Amino acid sequence: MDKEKQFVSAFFEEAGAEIMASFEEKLEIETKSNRNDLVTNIDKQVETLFVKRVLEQFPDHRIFGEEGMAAEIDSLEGPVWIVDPIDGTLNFVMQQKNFTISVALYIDGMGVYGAIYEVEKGDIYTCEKGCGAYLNGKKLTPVNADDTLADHLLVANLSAIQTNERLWDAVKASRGLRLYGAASLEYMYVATGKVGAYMSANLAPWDIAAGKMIAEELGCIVTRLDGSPINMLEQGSSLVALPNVHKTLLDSYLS
Ligand code: 2AM
Ligand code: CA
Repeated sequence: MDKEKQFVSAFFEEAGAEIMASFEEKLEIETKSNRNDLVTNIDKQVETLFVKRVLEQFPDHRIFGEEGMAAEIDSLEGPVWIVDPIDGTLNFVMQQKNFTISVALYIDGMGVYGAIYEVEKGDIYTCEKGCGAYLNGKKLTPVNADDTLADHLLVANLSAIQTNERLWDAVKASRGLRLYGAASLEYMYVATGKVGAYMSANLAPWDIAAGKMIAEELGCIVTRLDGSPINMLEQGSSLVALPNVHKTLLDSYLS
């Protein structure tokens, strides 16, 4: 995995510099599915750069990305890179913080390497499956499996609460509600034990491909909101939580 790790590190450096430089320029912004679902010229530029760099170094690998800059794919057979060039585009546009680049390498549907770069902060989360997860090169400790809902903050999209109204009671049973607007970052807050769970009603594979791998490596449980496993080719709901919190949410608030 050394070549892949070096590749991602070099890509983050190159793409991060382009993103930071874009803060000085006027963004070209288009809407996609709705007025809050945005894409900018920088999202497209970063994904185009990623596709170019992968094809230079791994010509037999395929790419599955949010902005469709690579060929369409309908299976995860063989090596597939899943990329979100900017996760949290609305934050990128409105706040220039709380956004990431998220990349993961899946082989035959199984995550083998994942990395998330919180560009504005300079934080890089990485994980090679089975070898632990790291923040800026420092090994992260696994989450505490015994922590309860009452011990932790919760992160939930309003759409997740609207479609599961009993989650209001889960929020009351927790230490409070937070919302950051970038799924990959919200996954990392659970993975590093800063919050007990993150719930969203509808995320795409590229929003969670790296986050799921890293969170699971640190002992978190990741499923759909109904407790079913996630198919990495499909959009859908997402629940990532510390083990005990996951059980409590499913047993008492989501069933
Ligand atoms: P994005 O910034 O890459 O679009 C915001 O709550 C989180 O949900 C972000 O990670 C955002 O990813 C993701 N998301 C997924 N589908 C979305 C949609 N249709 N509109 C806005 N955000 C979406
Ligand atoms: Ca995106």
